[in-house]
Amino acid sequence: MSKRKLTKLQQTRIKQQQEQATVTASGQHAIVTANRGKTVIIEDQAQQTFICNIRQNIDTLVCGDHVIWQQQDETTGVVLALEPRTNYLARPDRRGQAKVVAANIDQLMIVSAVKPALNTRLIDRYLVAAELSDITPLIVFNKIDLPDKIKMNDFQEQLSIYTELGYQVVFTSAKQDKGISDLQSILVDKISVFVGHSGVGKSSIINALLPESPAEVGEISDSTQKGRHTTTLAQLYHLPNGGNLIDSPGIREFGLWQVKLQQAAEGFIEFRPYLRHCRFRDCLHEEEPGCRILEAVKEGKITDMRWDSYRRIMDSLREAP
Ligand SMILES: Nc1nc2c(ncn2[C@@H]2O[C@H](COP(=O)(O)OP(=O)(O)O)[C@@H](O)[C@H]2O)c(=O)[nH]1
Ligand SMILES: [Mg+2]
Ligand SMILES: [Zn+2]
Repeated sequence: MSKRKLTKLQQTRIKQQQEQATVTASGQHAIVTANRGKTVIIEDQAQQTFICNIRQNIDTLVCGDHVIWQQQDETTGVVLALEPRTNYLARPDRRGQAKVVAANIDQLMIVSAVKPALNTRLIDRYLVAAELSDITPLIVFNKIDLPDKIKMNDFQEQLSIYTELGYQVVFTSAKQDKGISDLQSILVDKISVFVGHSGVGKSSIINALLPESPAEVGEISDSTQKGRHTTTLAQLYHLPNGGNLIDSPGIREFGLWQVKLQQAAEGFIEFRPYLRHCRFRDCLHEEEPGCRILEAVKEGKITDMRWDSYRRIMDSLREAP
């Protein structure tokens, strides 16, 4: 096709694509380890860090973002392009708009504990959030130094529902340094994020994993300080035995958000084989006739506990503005 036949818009697009290709070819790959507002800290493949300005055409950059950049001097550079994100975590900002806080995450470490009481509904909410975001979830059960043997058996039984679903459950005591080495090997070669209710021991676990100890133990409930935490900056940390953590108080309280009613069931992995076999195409699997999920619950193929969680999540999604 001759150039004359292209519209102005097409020509502009081609020019942009060519420019992008040049940028990608000439630049180097790096990962964003912190966002400092107008600048970002990036780390190149030799694990050297640089402070970078950001080309104007690039949207917000977050921890975990893969970028193309060019070095300027020994400590600075410029980010030229953002590579596509495989996934991301977002939180609502003050106006309720989605604010991406971290990207390209491999594992969501869902922390629960003996105290505050084991909350399987909250675990289910995090599992749904992880599944819908394409992030592998794991469950960490902390403070195993507290219960006696009988109580511990009871916890193990309650949590076996997750192992049966195929989720890994790690038992830890940050206090007695139990299970921390198990965590270390799980975290190797991955980018992970720790989430969970305030007080379960996230900061304590992170401190046990990281020698430079970034997290304050026993800090005031993250959830009561939401406004302040939206401004808390995330950081990517290297673990001494390999692997990376992205952490900030705001991220630790990441929750189920912006999920459509029709999507929620997809977040329950054991529902998946039955989805799309219901009588009604827009079935929400709550009380509709001919619902395959409800049948599976009756047949005992889906547990009452998980289905109950599903119903509660649906209720909460309806209440959300
Ligand atoms: N007994 C016991 N207490 C713990 C353990 N991990 C954390 N804690 C305590 O639980 C409280 C909350 O811990 P923190 O790490 O701040 O929890 P976060 O809010 O999830 O970050 C603190 O008083 C910790 O000392 C543990 O494994 N066993
Ligand atoms: Mg904390
Ligand atoms: Zn259904």
